[in-house]
Amino acid sequence: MKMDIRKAVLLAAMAMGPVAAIAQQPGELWGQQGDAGKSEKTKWFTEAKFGMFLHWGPYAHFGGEIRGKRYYGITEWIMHRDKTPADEYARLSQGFNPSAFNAEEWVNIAKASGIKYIVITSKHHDGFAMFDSKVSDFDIVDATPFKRDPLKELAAACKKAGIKLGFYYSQFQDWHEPNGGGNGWDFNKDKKDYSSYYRNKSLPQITELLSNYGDLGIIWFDTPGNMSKEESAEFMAKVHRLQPGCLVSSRVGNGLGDFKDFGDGEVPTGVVKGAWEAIFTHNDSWGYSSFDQNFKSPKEIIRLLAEVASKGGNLMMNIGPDGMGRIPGPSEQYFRETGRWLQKNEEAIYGTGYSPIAPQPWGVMTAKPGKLYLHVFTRPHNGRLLLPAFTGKATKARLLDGGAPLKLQQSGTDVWVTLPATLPDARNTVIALDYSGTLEERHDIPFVAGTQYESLALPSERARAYGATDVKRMTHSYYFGDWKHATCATNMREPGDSISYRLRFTEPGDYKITLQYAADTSHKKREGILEMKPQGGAQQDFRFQVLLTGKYDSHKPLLFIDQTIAVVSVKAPGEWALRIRPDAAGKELFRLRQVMVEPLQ
Ligand code: FHN
Repeated sequence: MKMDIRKAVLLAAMAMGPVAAIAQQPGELWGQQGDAGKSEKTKWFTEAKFGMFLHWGPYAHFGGEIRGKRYYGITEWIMHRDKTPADEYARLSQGFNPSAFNAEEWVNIAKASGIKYIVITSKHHDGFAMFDSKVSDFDIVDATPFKRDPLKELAAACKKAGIKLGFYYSQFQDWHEPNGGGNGWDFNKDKKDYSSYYRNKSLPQITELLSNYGDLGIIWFDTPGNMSKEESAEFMAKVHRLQPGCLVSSRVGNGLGDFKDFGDGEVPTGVVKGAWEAIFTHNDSWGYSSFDQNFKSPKEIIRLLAEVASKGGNLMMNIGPDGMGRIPGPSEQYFRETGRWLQKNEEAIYGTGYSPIAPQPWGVMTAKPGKLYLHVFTRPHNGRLLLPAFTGKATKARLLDGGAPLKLQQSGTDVWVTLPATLPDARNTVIALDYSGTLEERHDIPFVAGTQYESLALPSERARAYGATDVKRMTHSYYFGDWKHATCATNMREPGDSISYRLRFTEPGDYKITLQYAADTSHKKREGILEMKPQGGAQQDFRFQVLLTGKYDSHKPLLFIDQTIAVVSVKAPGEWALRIRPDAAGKELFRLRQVMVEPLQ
């Protein structure tokens, strides 16, 4: 039974991409987007930046509890986890009567939150259609006392508000149907005829969705399972034939799609060119959970939105309305608060492109022609913000909120901006920097380290990797399906397998160097060397033994240890090289997530 669930989750994870994919390189181009996402068709999408995902179905009525059992983690999988017989699930779904649903209210919340597009589940893996389908009676109009078609109402409200609407559609998994993917507890998997399922349910329902709800922005396919390339192509062609302007998500499968979706809860490691989206739950579940209160705060949403935009993508964040059709209080409140921030800072998000300059210890950047937006999350202690590798000529700096001008100095490619004594918004204060000339792309530049910040993190995805070192995404969940990702440098087995960083110390001082990693018994007694070398100076080696944190299991929290390895004395500002390697050939050293550089006060 346990293995079965794991397999199912793996199937879902496969929709998101390989469980341990190689980190993106800066400037990677997604799929067939040879035009780097600038096509007319994807233009609205690449400019939109902020979308709202809605997972809503009978599972909202259960809220994480069915047949007297509670299920933590993603609640829209409750039928699968519980192995609820399809007819019993259908019977229990008759209790779903979201009489408090008000499409206009939802859209008002979205509008006030700065949302530009909404994607709602029209049919999730449970097979239940949230619209009036003539193809199957297992839908909200025919199978519940609600009788209304919420997608019709939502389509009308979105049209009125000028918000693009998309429909999520699970094209392969359908636990209600004998030939749909996923349900092996009611139906014999070996006897399934998937192509009959596509012909008789998926494709006809797609036709309904594209014919009866006006112009759609997106059909958001998910979990293609074992679909062939031809089948994925057929789904994509169907959408384009019925609505040529409608975009198709990359989870149509087999490398197809008009834009790329990264894994659930995943932000790519660097800039990605082309049309793409990062998708996140607001708490730890897509569907409504009556006991999950782990909502991301406005600060987390605002910073995530800025980070995703700085890499060139959209953030689509999910809300799970409850069984009555109400948006959970914290979701409404925190989304609206994000909207208030966006009202003042919209120029720095909508229609922006990725940052040409690598992230800095103070925050990230977004860009428009002639303008760079500095999203300041952390104020340097001395109030002097350094923007390095700036190849244009900076002409003006002002706070976006209120427009107050800021003092600006440029020396070569270093630009210094003097910040106010306190940042007007501690979550993210945006500075608009005007410039002339050209900004060259500078993603691989030294990390700025110094005494101006409490600590500097050097993530493994931004290291240079040598030898057989593999920088991999380690995917894991806490409960069930609530995927988290940690990118780690792995496969360092001999001294030539190393990672290195360039550091630019802006102030002299003593700095503590700490490694954050995971290791299990296969790394027992391994030893490594941290090399620290100032430019033109002598190298210092610091030896360490690897400590054990626990076994990697993608269905458990991945534990990391912070191990301090060295204190180095920096005598003068300047560049240093930092390298980590095994001391001798042997087993893998560890899974290194990041290195921390902390000034000793
Ligand atoms: O299995 C689904 C899951 O329930 C949810 O809909 C997410 C959203 O991206 N997609 C699948 C897993 O990746």
